[in-house]
Formats: sequence, C-alpha cells, structure tokens
Amino acid sequence: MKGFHLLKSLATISLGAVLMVGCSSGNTSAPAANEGGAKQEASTDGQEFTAKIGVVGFLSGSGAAYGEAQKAGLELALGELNEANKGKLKMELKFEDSGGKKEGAINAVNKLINQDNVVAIIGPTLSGEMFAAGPVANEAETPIFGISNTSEGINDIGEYVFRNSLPESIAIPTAMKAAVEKNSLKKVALIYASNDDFSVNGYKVMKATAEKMGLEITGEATFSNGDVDFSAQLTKLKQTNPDALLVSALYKEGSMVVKKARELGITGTILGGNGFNNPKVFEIAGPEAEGLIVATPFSPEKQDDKVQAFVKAFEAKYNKKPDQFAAQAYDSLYIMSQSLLAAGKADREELRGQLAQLKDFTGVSGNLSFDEKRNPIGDAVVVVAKEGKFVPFE
Ligand code: 1QQ
Repeated sequence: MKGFHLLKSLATISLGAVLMVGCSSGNTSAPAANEGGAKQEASTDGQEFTAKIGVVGFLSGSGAAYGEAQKAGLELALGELNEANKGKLKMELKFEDSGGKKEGAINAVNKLINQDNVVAIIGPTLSGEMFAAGPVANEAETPIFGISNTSEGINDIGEYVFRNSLPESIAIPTAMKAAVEKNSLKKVALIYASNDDFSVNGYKVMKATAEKMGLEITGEATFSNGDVDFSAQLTKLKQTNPDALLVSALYKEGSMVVKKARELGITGTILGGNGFNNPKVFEIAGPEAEGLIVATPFSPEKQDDKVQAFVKAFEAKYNKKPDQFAAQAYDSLYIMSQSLLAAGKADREELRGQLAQLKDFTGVSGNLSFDEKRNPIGDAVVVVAKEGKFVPFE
C-alpha cells in the first residue's frame, strides 16, 4: 500500500535530543573545581584511579522493575568496563533505593554526595524524582545523569544535570504518527496519572500532538498512581467512541488501564508512553496487552552487532532479554567511563566538563551524537505488543 514506505520512515526517525545538559553554551561560568570532598584516589599520573559513582533507582515498590532493569544494565557494564579499564580506572557503584519517591530521591542524593563522596550520580529513575533531587546535586556541583527521565525541562535544572534518555516529546509523536497513519485514527481519548510528573508530561505531549495532527479529542480522564480501579473513567471514555486510547502512565497502573479497557470492550488502538517499555506490561495486562503501541530508542531485536553482543551478554548473566531501561543504564556507565578516562581523575568538575563535551557516542540504545547545542541525534523505533513481546510496528 501507498502508506507503507511512509510508515516505515515514520517508524524510525532521527531524533534530536537524547543527551542534554542544562546550560545553553560554554562552561566558562562554571565555578572552579569543588575542592570539598570530590577527590577519590584521584590520579593524573597514569596510575589507576578509583571512581565511586552513586546510583539512585526505583528499586522497591510499584515501579521496581524499572530500577531492577537499570541495576542489571549497570552491573553488566561495570564488570565489562572494570575488566577493560584495568590499570587505568576502577569504577565502583553505590546503589540507593528511592522507592520511586521524591523524598527518597532527595535523601539518597544527599547521602551519596555528602557521606559516600561519589564523583557523580546516575538516576534517579523518575522525572519527578529528578525534578526534586536534581537541584540538590546541581547545587552541590555534582554531575547527575538521568537514564530514564523523559520529561521536558530535565536539563533546565542546571549545568550538572545530564541525561541519555529519549524525551517523550520525541518518542510519543513518533508513535502517534505511525499509529494514525497505519490505523487511520481520527478520534482519540486520553487517560493519565495526574500525580506523576512523567505521566502528566506525556499527557501534554499526547494532547499537543493530537491537536497538531488535527485529531478530535473525544474525552479525557485521570487517575492517581496507586489506584487499582479504572472502570468509571474507562466506561466514560468508551461512551465517547474514540478510535484510539492514549495512555500516559507507569507500567503498573498503565497495564491495568490497558487490561480494563479491553475488558470493557474498548477495541480500538491503544498507545502508550515510555512507562510501558518493560516486560511487566505482559505480566500485568496479560493477553490484553496485544496491540499496544509504544516508541522506544532500544529494541533487543535490532540486527546490529553491538546490540546483539549486549543482548547476548545480558541473557547470559540474567537469563532474560534486556529492556530499554537496562540498555540506557548500560550505556550511561560507558559514557561515565569514557568521560572519567578523559578527565584522568575522579573529580566532579572535571567530569562535568567531559560529559558536556561528549561527542559521537555509540551505545546499545542508539548512536548518540551531539550538535553545537548538545542536542544528540538518535533513532526511535515504534513497537507493538505481540504474543507477549514487543515487535516492530510495520
Ligand atoms: C520518566 C519516565 C519513566 C517511565 C521512567 C521509569 O520516563 O519518569 O521520565
């Protein structure tokens, strides 16, 4: 069919904003190296040096599968890198569980900076946590690197804040364009978690994209993270007769929404955001996940040597395939390693400078290169749930 090639090109597009930093131009205004406590067996004389990196993850509670995937990706990378960097650099990871809570993330960041004396922090998992804890790290002049923060405004927190996660402002329109084209969508209904920054941001992107594409919005509904009954909202949305339901949520609530929507007889397209990029979706939604459309920067099915080597190593260690969260975590430690080696010592300020200069990084979650505004370029692929896994939507 005529739309087929167009669809394929829409499903894989060039993206412009993967790794971003908060400042807009040169780093000349950055303060002199923070002398207080950031030195860890620093070495500029060619000796091996140690760098302790903190990790703040959603390791327990309703989104623990995100944090577990991130931890697995980081630990796999750590083993590989400490082997490869022998005699030059030894990295140590110090994990802290935020429980997916802002308070938890703030406490973890404070502890890692002030007690554990880390050179940098990876995480926290949720955008809301980064909005709360990022300013603490930024104020303490400690690099903090988001690996799953997809909301607008993350890099505006400050010049010590970085991320390699694909923003929803790019991922969602990619998925929506592909779905609208293929499934001839005209009318959409939206549902989202109103007490989660990520979900609210995703909803805003979905709504703006729908408006831009000239789609009719038949209805909107909200719920809260922690809710388990979505019948009232979905029954109301069903009555508005949409062609598609757009869901902005984390995997637990999101999967329950998808399941309930199908049970209530909502038969049209269901499209979700970044929160669905985890195999838990299939556990929670079961066969009702079938047909769910999502965009992701990483697919374990991608026929690429680097990706397949990663998938193989991950499967050997954990006996399962990596998801996007594992892949972005894995990449982040490679970025840290490269930047620390370039810095030649475990120093927060030097590391921040190197992270800001990073160019042309090839990771498993895509090739990142960065323009003069440090907007990276990468690829997103649109996937659809089929028989218990995500496969290319084409
Ligand atoms: C964010 C996200 C979540 C889905 C991470 C788990 O993208 O909070 O920004």
